[in-house]
Amino acid sequence: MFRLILCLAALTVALAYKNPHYASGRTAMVHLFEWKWDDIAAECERFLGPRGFGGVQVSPVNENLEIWSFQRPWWERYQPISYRLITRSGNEQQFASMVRRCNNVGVRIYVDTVFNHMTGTWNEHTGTDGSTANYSQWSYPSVPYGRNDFNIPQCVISGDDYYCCADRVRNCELNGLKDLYQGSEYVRTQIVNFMNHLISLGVAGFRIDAAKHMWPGDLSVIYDRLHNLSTTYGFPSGARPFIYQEVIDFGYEAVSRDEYTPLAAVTEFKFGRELSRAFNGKNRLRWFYNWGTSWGLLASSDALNFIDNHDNQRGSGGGGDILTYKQPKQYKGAIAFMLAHPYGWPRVMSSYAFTNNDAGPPMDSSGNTVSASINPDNSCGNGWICEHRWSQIYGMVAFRNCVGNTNVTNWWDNNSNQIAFCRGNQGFVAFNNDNWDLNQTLQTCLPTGSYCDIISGGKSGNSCTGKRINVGWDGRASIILGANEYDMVLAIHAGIESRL
Ligand code: LAG
Ligand code: CA
Repeated sequence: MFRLILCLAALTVALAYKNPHYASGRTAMVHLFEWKWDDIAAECERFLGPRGFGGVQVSPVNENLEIWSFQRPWWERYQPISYRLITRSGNEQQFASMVRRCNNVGVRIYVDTVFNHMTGTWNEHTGTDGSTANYSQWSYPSVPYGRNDFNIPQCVISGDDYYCCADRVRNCELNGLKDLYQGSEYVRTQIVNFMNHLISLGVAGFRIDAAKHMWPGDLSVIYDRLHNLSTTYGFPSGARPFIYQEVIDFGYEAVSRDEYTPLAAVTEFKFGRELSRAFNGKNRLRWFYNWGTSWGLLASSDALNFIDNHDNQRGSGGGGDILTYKQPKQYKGAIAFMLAHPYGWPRVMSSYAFTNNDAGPPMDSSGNTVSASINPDNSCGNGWICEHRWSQIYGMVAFRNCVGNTNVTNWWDNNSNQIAFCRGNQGFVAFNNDNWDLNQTLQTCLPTGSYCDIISGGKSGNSCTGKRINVGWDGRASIILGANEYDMVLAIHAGIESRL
């Protein structure tokens, strides 16, 4: 009996970190990669809040090395130089104001947190708040950190290490980045103070960058020292931060994602790889009838799932074959499937346009980030893609909010790449990734009535700007998705955005 109680206690602790604490009725987050805090605050108020987004993952918030020799690449933000909240995205006051304004409209903030390492060794020595580093001394005076706060001896992770040697993956340097020793009480305290400061400003949780490169035992100590989420910002009392740990695991490596799920949620990289393959025509959609753990995916409640992220959309970090905004029709298909299907805690990527993988966000000649402009049709300008503003994508976020935790039912397929399914009696979705038309009468499971397809258009007053679907007394409707249509998806649901 005592043992049972202990097990239940351990389980409760892990579950505590797996809840994003979304405001009621919200189910998906967006990664506003490299956005500025003032712009995110405005985006929460004018778009994300009203459209039903649950949260925003923001780029790293603490001071990083400025790397001019690569013209201020995006990846300089993965080279921390102190824990002061000053970056190209803004200062502490702007960050705090953003968190408050987003929480006020029901949108949570999750911080990409980098504490496996500090900087690499560069000719540049200065950070975004003027802090300096002395690499040969492992010296970061603004924290301060010195030689004893890093792993000794110094070694660099090789490709082979990933397959043989978990200790080297965790104790050696990732890409030559100075590797912090999280076993140290002093180092843990700096990290915990930094994260608790963010919690006091109202954030709802953290992405743990490079979690694979840290010992689960050390992470567990750090997580358990974090404060509860702030009730001042509307979180229930006793709420633990949502934590999703970045562990790239396709199987067969020395470090496994299963070492991290007892602690908190984990990024599920197989999710986007398999869906990208299928929507790219390298697998059939029909096989997705049992999508989930049968495919070797993490348990749904453990998974932070996505199609692309900031690394693999550039071909690194488990990249290759990953769909991005650059293949819009297939990409919107994969995102629609992710949002239509009940699996996991989905995250939508929102990018700026790039051809050079190193290129930082749109910026002026002084290196200041240039804000996204908003066009009359709701799309973005100034070099920003804003996938989250594509109507097919935010429309499917509303679909997901509407169908809630209903199951997939009435799966239909043509043995190939035409599929359809219901979400309870709340939503119906169809896909056509074959090169011939889909033209079928299908069970939609929806109440009798008329609905606007939210992909080809939407509802405008009492009519549809795109397809109109008439659901009969028996729940069935004629569904047409031409192979050459602009999109390969059709979606209707019981919410106000779709039901006439
Ligand atoms: C991550 N997750 O575990 C981030 O998602 C990923 O974006 C980070 O790599 C990485 N871990 C370290 O936080 C990125 C770039 C790297 C870049 C690194 C540090 O993908 O290319 O390395 O951030 O800025 C760069 C140079 C390397 C150099 C290194 C150290 O590209 O050539 O060795 O800096 O100076
Ligand atoms: Ca490490």
